[in-house]
Amino acid sequence: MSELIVSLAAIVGEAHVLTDADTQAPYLTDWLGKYRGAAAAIVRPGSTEEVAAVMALCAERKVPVVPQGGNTSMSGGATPDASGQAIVLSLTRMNRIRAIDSIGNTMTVEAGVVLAKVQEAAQAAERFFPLSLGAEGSCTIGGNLAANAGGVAVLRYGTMRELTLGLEVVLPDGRIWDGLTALRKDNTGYALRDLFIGSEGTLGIITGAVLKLFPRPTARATAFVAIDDASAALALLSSVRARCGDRLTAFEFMTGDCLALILHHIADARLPLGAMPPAAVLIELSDADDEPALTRRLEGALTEALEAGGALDAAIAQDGTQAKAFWRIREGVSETLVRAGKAAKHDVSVPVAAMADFVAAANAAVSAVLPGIRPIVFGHLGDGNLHYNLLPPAYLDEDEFAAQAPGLTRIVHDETRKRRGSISAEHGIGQLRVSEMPRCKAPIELELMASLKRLFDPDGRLNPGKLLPHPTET
Ligand code: FAD
Ligand code: 2HG
Ligand code: ZN
Repeated sequence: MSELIVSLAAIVGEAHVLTDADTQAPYLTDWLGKYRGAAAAIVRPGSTEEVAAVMALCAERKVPVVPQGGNTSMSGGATPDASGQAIVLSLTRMNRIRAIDSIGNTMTVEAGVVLAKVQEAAQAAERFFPLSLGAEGSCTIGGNLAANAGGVAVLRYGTMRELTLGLEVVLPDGRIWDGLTALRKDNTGYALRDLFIGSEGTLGIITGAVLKLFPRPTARATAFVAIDDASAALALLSSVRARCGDRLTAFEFMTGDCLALILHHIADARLPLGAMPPAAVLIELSDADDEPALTRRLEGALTEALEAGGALDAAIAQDGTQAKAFWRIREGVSETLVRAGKAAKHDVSVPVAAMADFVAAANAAVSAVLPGIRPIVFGHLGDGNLHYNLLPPAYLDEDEFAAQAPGLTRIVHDETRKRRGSISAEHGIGQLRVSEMPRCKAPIELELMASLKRLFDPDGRLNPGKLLPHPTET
């Protein structure tokens, strides 16, 4: 056993330093199966003090550290490189809910608490925590914060940044910043909290957070609506919003090709419409109103759209079971894409009004380069965020397509940039998009980010190779 391993075991206990290949394996590859790394050890601290001691030790020995939560990153953000030099710092043992304040409407949690547990604890306290995404059964609050996760309720409640009041962070040198305040107003200088949120584990280890809680919605109305295309989806978004205001909680778009693929790969997914549409949206309203009133409101909006020709067909869920079945279709997309083969994944945002134009232009541009390519487009249309996935044409195998992926990504990102969009709306840069940063971020932004990185992490040991390009590439 190396001296490093012995010292780590002295801090967290021998049982929580994993060194053999089998126990390490799940920590060394990502959810998509795209990356595989190596590590000196997987280290599983049980408290903030243990995290601080591990970080101080790693600073002294110049050991790189890759923070990891639920390991559901869509950008290879939590997978170490292949050198085996780094430790993976897994926060999943830090899974305590420290406090719920039902007057201030906050919940204080450790970073390793799984998102679904936070939702359940909020519900048990007759409150609501709105972050909701397909990986909620395994992703953690620390990962949600480090990635500034979005999901399906951003339209109404915002991203993780907007759902957070305070943070506790261990710095790369082992010092602890206790920023666990529950204040809604605090104008005492730079917003350190917001710097750590979305920093993808490159500036510090998030160990705790104070989250905002909301009144629990008592009514929901859910519809699955057939439409022509993204342009029709935008018109529908506008009319539903005009009628329903901020009761509109989710507005999720899927193309017909995306739907067909889901129905092919997900055995329990059923289309709630008479025929396969060219595209569809899943709409959810929520409110503290009574449910029949909310359903009537949604029916009114959809009747108007059907009469005006903006919607082709619509199904409104009659109960919670049906609503769940509608969501099963939407939530099956990522799983579907993994089964369908290795997609070239993009997570772009553009101004909402430019989305239809973006889809048309990107489809035309990638098809010109690779005829027969299959764009599988879906996402949080109400937020201007599309998951623009590309599957290979029938005549290319997986490796041939992988060789083409960087060129296709440049095309998709160029169409995004033309519309002043972003190359990552919610999944982060990780290692998947890091080579695109010098092309897609302004030099002044890269320079400021590199300065901040040097300030917090002068040795560049925290999650190396993620988010920021190597200094020589900028
Ligand atoms: P990990 O994957 O473990 O890590 C993510 C990043 O955070 C890495 O850079 C890691 O180093 C860093 N990190 C983790 N914990 C800490 C910590 N305590 N301190 C500092 N850094 C840390 N994302 C969305 O935004 N919206 C979606 O709708 C969505 N849907 C998804 C659906 C599926 C099926 C899957 C598999 C993923 C989805 N994701 C989505 C992506 C992913 O779930 C989120 O990014 C999630 O927030 C990651 O949480 P995690 O705990 O798994 O983090
Ligand atoms: C979603 O919105 C997730 O379902 C995953 O962000 C998207 O798999 C993807 O590309
Ligand atoms: Zn998403």
